[in-house]
Parts: sequence; structure tokens; C-alpha cells
Amino acid sequence: MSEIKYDWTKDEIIAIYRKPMMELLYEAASVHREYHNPNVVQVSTLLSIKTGGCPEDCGYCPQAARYHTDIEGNDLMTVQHVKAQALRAKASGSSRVCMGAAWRNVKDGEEFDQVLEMVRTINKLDMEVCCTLGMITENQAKRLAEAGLYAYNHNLDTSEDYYKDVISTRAYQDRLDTIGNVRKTNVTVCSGGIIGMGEKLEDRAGMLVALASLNPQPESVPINALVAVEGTPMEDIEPISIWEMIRMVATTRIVMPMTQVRLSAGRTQMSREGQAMCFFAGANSIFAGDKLLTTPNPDVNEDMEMFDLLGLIPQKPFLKKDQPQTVEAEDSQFESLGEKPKWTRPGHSIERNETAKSKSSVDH
Ligand code: SAM
Ligand code: DTB
Ligand code: SF4
Repeated sequence: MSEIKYDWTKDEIIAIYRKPMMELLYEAASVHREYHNPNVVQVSTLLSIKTGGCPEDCGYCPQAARYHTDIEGNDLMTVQHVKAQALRAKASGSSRVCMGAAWRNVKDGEEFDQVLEMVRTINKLDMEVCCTLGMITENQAKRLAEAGLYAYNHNLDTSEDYYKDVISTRAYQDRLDTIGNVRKTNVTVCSGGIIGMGEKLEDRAGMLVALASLNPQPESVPINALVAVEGTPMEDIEPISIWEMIRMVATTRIVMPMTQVRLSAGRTQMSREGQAMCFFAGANSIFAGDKLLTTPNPDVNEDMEMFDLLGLIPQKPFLKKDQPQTVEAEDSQFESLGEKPKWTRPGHSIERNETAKSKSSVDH
């Protein structure tokens, strides 16, 4: 196997992205075969355990309270509800459950304790457990690890440059620090981003440089196509073409050969042929279930039909890394520190975010 390269430059990545399509596909598919079985695709089910009402201003996100989109917010789910949903996901072929919360960061206290119990419960069902809860401290990462968390998702979303045009309430460095905190445990890192937010090719390449230079590189990299939701600052952005998704997946595969590249949000807009090209180009994971966090996703039966058609096999849990041990709450080595970390609030003004915010207060 060729060696992993951590010092990719933006120019090198742009040159790969721009290769003639047939060469790009051939190269990506060759790298893919070196490191992975091309017929195996991981199936992960998303579960929004706390929806809406988020204080952040992420320009793409329907869950930001300030934009008043049509989504129905709710309180933190019960452990029993989560268990029932995880069992359903397992029965339909998923090996991983990813629990998402519309939080800026994790706060120590009852709600976090409840999330830890969810992690223990799902790990005991012999499924990989992933959480995406916003920024976390080292102590919080260690407590999640001890409960049996397999992966933590925290996206860089785009390049550091373009990030400033998307979000004003948090800083890129805080995202990197959270990933660093996860790396202090044996929890695997899932970090990727979104394309089609009006960014340049340089920004896509910049994001890949940031991800590929992490050592070790993230074990999983979700590539989302923007789902433009009414009421958000990005509501009017036109969807990207499938060719951009294929190029992005192929480039990600080449620069991060070991990672699981996840074909994430935006699959409802993609044909089966388009998705097949993404799998050929190195995508080896999808989110299944008719809902992502708040927006639609293809029906799981249709996905399984697509798998049959393409001869794809769902990946078994813990194929890449052993199942973590769950330590019960009463045996925990770590205390809740009641920390109040000062994550950064840059607070600069982003015109389209401000416009969307003022529009929503007029409309509602
Ligand atoms: N609140 C936590 C955070 O932001 O880290 C976790 C949940 S957040 C919804 C997880 C990820 O979903 C974001 O980082 C972003 O990449 C993705 N996402 C959110 N809205 C999206 C949209 N409209 N289209 C595509 N991806 C989206
Ligand atoms: C990721 O990169 N994509 C998922 C997951 N990680 C948490 C979320 C996609 C959300 C799409 C918009 C929504 O459904 O609210
Ligand atoms: Fe909140 Fe996460 Fe949405 Fe940003 S992406 S508004 S932090 S839920």
C-alpha cells in the first residue's frame, strides 16, 4: 500500500480535482481498491435527539433558531425512544447510529448524562455509536469514550477562509480543538463538510488540506451537498451538479485513502447512476433512513434495492476497529467538571445571515 501523505497543498488538490473525469475516476477507484473492499458500504442511521432552537448562526442550517424555518423543534429524546429507534435501524441493516443535537457545545449536567446513557444503550446493542453534539472539552470526550462511543462527528464544513462567510458565532480553531480533544481518546474522528454553499474550488481544496493534514487523518469524512432550506440564508442557492459531487468524492478518496468517505446530505437529488459513480469514485458510506436530521433522505428500501442492483453489501459493525467497552455511570473514572469553556464568538457581521434573520422576524 502506498504511504499516507499529510502535506497536500491546495494546488496539488485542485490539480487532482480538475483531472479529466476518466483519469480522475480511474485513479480514485484504484486507490479505493488498495485500501477497501469496493463492494462494501457502511450504512449509518441519523437520529436527531434534540432538534431546533440552536443559538448558532450557521448559514446553511435549518436548526438555527434565528432563521425561523418550518422545522419542529423538540426537547432531548428519552433513552427508551433512542433505543427503539436504534433497534429499528439495526433491523433495517444499519451498523451505526449517529445522534445529532442542535447544540453549540456540550454542557455538563443532566442532559449530557442522558446522552451518555444513550451511548451505553446503543453500544450494548452491538452497533457503532456516533455523536455530533457541537464543541466538546477533553473531559467530555473522555466521558463519551468511557460510555462506549465509537465516533464523534464534528465537521470543518468548508475552508477556514470561507467559514467566515458562513458562520459568525464560532471559530474554525474551536472546531479543530474539539477534534483534538476527541483524538485524546480512542474515539474515532468523523469530520467533513458541505459543498454547494457558494464556495470556490479553492475552498473545497482548502477544507481537504485541513482534513488531510490531521495526523491521523479522520477515520470518516462526510461530504454533504447543501440542502437549501427555506428561511435559511442559503435558501436560494442552486443545487450543485452531480459531477461536482463525483469530483469531490474522488479527490477526497485520493488524498485520504484510508478514510470512509460518506456520501451524505443531498442524495434525494441524485440519480442511482450518479450515486453509483460516487461509489465507484470511492464513497463507501451513506446515511440511511427517510430523514437526515430534519430534511428528507431516500427511503431505506429504495437504498437496499440500489445495493442489490449494484451488488453492494452493508458493512458489518466494528470491521475497522474493535468495539469499545462500556463503563457504567456508577463505575466512571471521570467526574462531571461543570466546566464553562469559553469557546470563541468572533461576532463579525455576515450580510446574508443578517438579512435572513431580519426577514424571519418580519414574517413570523
Ligand atoms: N450542532 C452540531 C454542530 O454543528 O456541530 C451538530 C449537528 S450539525 C446539524 C451537523 C452537520 O450537519 C453540520 O456541521 C453540517 O455539516 C451538516 N448540515 C447542517 N445543515 C445542513 C444542510 N442544510 N445541508 C447540508 N449539510 C448540513
Ligand atoms: C454530516 O456531515 N451530515 C449529517 C451528519 N453529519 C450529522 C447531517 C446532515 C444534515 C442535513 C440537514 C438536516 O437534515 O437538517
Ligand atoms: Fe446549530 Fe449545528 Fe445547525 Fe450550526 S449546524 S446551527 S451548531 S445545529
